[in-house]
Amino acid sequence: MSAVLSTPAPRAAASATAQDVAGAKRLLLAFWITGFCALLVGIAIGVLQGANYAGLNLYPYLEPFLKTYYQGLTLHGVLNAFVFTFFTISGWLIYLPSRELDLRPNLALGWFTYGLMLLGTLMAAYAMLDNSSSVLYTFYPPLKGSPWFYLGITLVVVASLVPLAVVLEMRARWKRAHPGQVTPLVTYMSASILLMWLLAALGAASEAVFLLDPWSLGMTSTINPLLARTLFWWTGHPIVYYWLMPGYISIYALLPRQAGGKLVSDPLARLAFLLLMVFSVPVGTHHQYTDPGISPVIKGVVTALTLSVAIPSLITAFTVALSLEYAGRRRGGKGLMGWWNALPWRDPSVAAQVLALVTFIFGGAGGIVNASWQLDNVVHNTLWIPAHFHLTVGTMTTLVFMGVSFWLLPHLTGRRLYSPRLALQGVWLWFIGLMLWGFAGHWAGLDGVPRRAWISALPHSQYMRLYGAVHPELILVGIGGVIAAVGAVFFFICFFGTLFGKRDEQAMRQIPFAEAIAKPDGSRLAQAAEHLGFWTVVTLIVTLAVYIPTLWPMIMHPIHAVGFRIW
Ligand code: HAS
Ligand code: CU
Repeated sequence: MSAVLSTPAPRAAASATAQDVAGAKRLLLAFWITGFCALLVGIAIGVLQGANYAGLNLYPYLEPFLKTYYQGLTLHGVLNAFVFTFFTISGWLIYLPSRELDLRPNLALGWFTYGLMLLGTLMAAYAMLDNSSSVLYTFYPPLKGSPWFYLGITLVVVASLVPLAVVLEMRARWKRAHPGQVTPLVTYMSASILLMWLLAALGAASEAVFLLDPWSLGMTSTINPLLARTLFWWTGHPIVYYWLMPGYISIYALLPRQAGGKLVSDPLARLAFLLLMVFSVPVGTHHQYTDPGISPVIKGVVTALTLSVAIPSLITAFTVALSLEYAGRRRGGKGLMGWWNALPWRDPSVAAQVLALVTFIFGGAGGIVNASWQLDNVVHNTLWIPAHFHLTVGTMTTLVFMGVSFWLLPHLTGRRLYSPRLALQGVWLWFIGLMLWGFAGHWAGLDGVPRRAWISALPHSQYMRLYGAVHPELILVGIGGVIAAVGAVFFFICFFGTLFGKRDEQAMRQIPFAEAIAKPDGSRLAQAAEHLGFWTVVTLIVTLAVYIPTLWPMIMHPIHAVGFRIW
């Protein structure tokens, strides 16, 4: 008897214990809360930007904290686009695979990622708050910020690569225990995002390590702005898929179940992720169609490649629409569009994600316009571009993650969602606000309103005359911003209300992993997609084929510019 008691049945070596799960939950919670706190500050400053377009200068009221419009714009961009995304995505991409595979993630590496990212964020925040680095989120040289800013950003980027090791290690452990099987979908998606990001990050990492860091530390006296910009966009384009694809994980692998249905095709989802990986890294110079020093042949090739990157999103549009239709019909929806009304619209998590998809139809269509070299000349550097990215990253990342929070926070904390009604209202306000902002911003862009303009620097009427016309749409941009901000207030009440809310064990429901109708077993597509190492090498080759001829002349005939500080 005692022998039996002292030798408990061996636990399957691989599976996670309750303690492992609790540890993984704590890690994700830390990432999620930190990311959303950054978003809270970023959105608050966004209201100032919206008001600025409407001709209202609120900056003097914030004088002790914010000295200039450009300081505010830098904080808004860095906090929303980098800090919010990097934290939430890093936690999300470690946690979901660990639960899907039922394995313990390497928590030490997870916390190392968190600590390094936090350190980098604090360094960059210090440099932005003391107004030494109001260089905007694109930090184009020869505008020159302080070393704290560039070193901080370098640390954040380096930290964001560590989760790749965590996910690949779990995948390898799982594959050893399941020889011959394809990787489960969410883990496959997480690994492909992080591999894509590894190649993508090479550009900004080289820009930081070889150009910006030594220059800001005084080790070099001049900088090559064209080379720096090109390396920035090497990363700056695929970063948008680093923001988008974690949202797609929820849209493909969780939303169908939340909506009451199934994912129609698992292999098609893998194909979309694979194509996003291969096509997104080589096309960064589509942000530089108007830059001199890049050959028209390269710009033409990049146009074609960029248009190809829309294909996986079109695959997504049809696969996800069909999955939602399936869910709606299962819920009793009849006729051509009855399924749409039958979706669980009262569930704030579902509503957030479906509404994000609706906005992305317009954000994506705008992207296709931007991708076309000639059309981009009309909209480049106008308000069209911020309108495009508020309808993409502001929805497919931010709104999707807001929606995810409504089940994730109860799942992580065992506390009930604070006021699902307020959450739903917040979702709709964010959607309506951003749609208004987006439409008005695209319109203003077509009228020639520049994207980064401190309108209040000139009297409003004078500014309007400067750009040839009165732009009523700028008022709509301001109103859209305020509506979205009210939605954000509702969201954050629910967010913090849940964190400090009532305990409810029922709330700790399982992650809604969806079942697929077309499964990966026996699918040749899924088998081919499984070779992630091979596809990473293919992506690297395509990327180098585009970038070697792009960068070579810039390195051979360098421009030497001294730094400027104009704020
Ligand atoms: Fe972009 C500029 C091209 C997607 C973000 N983009 C930006 C900038 C940002 C950004 C931040 O080629 C500004 C950077 C700066 O500061 O200068 N973009 C594209 C293209 C796509 C695209 C071709 N962008 C994104 C995504 C982003 C993002 C995603 C963030 C997450 N973008 C450009 C270009 C520029 C640019 C140029 C430079 C412009 C310039 O002049 O500076 C594509 O990936 C878009 C493909 C998407 C679709 C939409 C598919 C629709 C779906 C929804 C389906 C709906 C359903 C609901 C299922 C084709 C998936 C059911 C509904 C029913 C009604 C049934
Ligand atoms: Cu791009």
